[in-house]
Amino acid sequence: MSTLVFSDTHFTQRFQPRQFEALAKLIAASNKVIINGDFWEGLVISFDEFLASEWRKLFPLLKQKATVYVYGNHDEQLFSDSRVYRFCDTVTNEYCLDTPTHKYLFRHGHEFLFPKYFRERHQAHVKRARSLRMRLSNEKNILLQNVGFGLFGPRVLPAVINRIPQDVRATIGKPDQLLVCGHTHRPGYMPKTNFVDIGFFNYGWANYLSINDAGEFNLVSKRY
Ligand SMILES: [Mn+2]
Repeated sequence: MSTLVFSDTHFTQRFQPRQFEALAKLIAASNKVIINGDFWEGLVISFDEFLASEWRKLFPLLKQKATVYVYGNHDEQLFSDSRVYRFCDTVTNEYCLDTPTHKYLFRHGHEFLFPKYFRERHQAHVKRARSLRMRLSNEKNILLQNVGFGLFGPRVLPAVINRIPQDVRATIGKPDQLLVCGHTHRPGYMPKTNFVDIGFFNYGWANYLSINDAGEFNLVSKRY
């Protein structure tokens, strides 16, 4: 049995049956689930809309696995309320998991990944959440990512976006913790900074982390 960690599903009202099936199958086969942020697309739909969407069919499955939900930036805390417990048992901005082989620290990563300029630009986006402009911009993003990842796979983005400067990394968690994030949509394991980026579970690609009983991880990247 294993722990499944995924992020960046960015669910909207547009239900994707293949994405649903792939995820449901993995959740059913795991005994614990950690959602590492950007679970639903709060810049485009409201939490009420998300709860009423077809994605709610995942909720009973997630509840069976006592799911841990780590907030992201597209589904930040202020966008939702205590109804998050319909799909998770624990909700947090960061989650620690100590195993015999690794001490894990799960964070979505938006506070420190990408250069500061992009992070500040994103804050301006959040203020326009669910505006028509935001919805159109998201439609464009979905289209671009569908084409880009569909043709070239999740490693089309340059590895440089997973780079965390050592001085910044030193401020995140404890030195012996393996940091696990999502956010950049670029999966990869960076041993030098003790950092794993899971990537996204979307656009036809199942990128996720599977952690076994010994605490060893496997970073999986395959089409669904
Ligand atoms: Mn994000």
